[in-house]
Amino acid sequence: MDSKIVSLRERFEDELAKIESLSELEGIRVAYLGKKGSVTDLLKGMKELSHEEKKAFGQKVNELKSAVAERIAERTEELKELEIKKEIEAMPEFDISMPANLDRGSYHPITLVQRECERIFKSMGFTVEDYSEVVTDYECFESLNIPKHHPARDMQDTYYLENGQLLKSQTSAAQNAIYKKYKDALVNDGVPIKAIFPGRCFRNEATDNCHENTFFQMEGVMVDKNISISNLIYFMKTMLSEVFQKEIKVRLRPGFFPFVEPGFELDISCLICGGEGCPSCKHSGWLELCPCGMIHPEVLKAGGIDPDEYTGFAFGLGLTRLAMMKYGIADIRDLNSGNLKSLSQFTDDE
Ligand code: FA5
Repeated sequence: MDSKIVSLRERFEDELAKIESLSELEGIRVAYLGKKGSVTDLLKGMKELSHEEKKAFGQKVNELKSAVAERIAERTEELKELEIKKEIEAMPEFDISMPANLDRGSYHPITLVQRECERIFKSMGFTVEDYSEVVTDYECFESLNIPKHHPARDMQDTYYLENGQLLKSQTSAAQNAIYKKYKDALVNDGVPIKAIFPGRCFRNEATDNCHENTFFQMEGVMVDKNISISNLIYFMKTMLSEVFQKEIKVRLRPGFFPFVEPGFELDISCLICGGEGCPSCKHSGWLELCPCGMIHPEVLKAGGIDPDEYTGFAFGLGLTRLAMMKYGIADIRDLNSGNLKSLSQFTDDE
């Protein structure tokens, strides 16, 4: 009986050596290990054996079974690798001397404007912070001096998750975390907080030429001793003249936001109609671009900063509207349209 095991093993190895594909391998697996396979057949001849012989022979058949299964698994891996190699060899070679595809993609206008603003503020010593899109009620409202049921919330209805979190309606939602992150360096080492944080915002509102339900803002804050409105105006002016590279008409008027005192609306003369009035500026000739103000003492306190010692300014630049003005895009909805033809016309040279 033992010789049967030895010769079966030899036959198996001979056949295995000739196998060249996974489907052939499956055939050999069934032929040896299947219900009617050769290894299983060996057990049928055990009837004539004594109890002791059956035990010893059964053990040897089981060892053969494991060895055959192991060899099939090894060969499967080898053949898989071989097939991948064949596929790679069959691929066409790349010609690196070919000219670039002229239909290549381009950066989105908002990305371009965001990067430009980041470059400008970095050169003035600001850090660029990243912040999540899903935030808590505390981050988006309460830490900003907007308690529950405050009427200021009506202006910023947004999308809520079942766990009470929400999609941030303003980049101001990151202010509290930024103050907490840098307050020790401010107090212990006298390092001013100078940070910008661009991000996507969401609001549940009707859309028109200058309103989207998903748009980008870029928040900026600066906190130190003796920061005043003059600092705020200086940074706003520098940023706008750098972005547009030309004289831009702006106006500053009082604006109410519970997290600044005093607060301002910074409007830009509409560059679509030259200030005459059009749908992009709701026929007013002006576009609200960058509300700003001096950070409210309660907001500093919530961030762990003593408002009797430190003051600061904050602004919330409408990045999407800035892209509209910079690239002469009359309808804000084009920017979220995903229409490559309309988007690439603003960025061909990038
Ligand atoms: C705010 O969101 C305040 N967080 C801004 C701020 C920051 C004030 C720091 C003071 C200090 P407001 O809701 O006005 O404010 O939005 C700011 C800017 O975002 C607007 O001027 C506008 O440019 C842009 N914006 C607001 N809503 C939309 C919208 N639906 N679609 C496109 N842009 C919008």
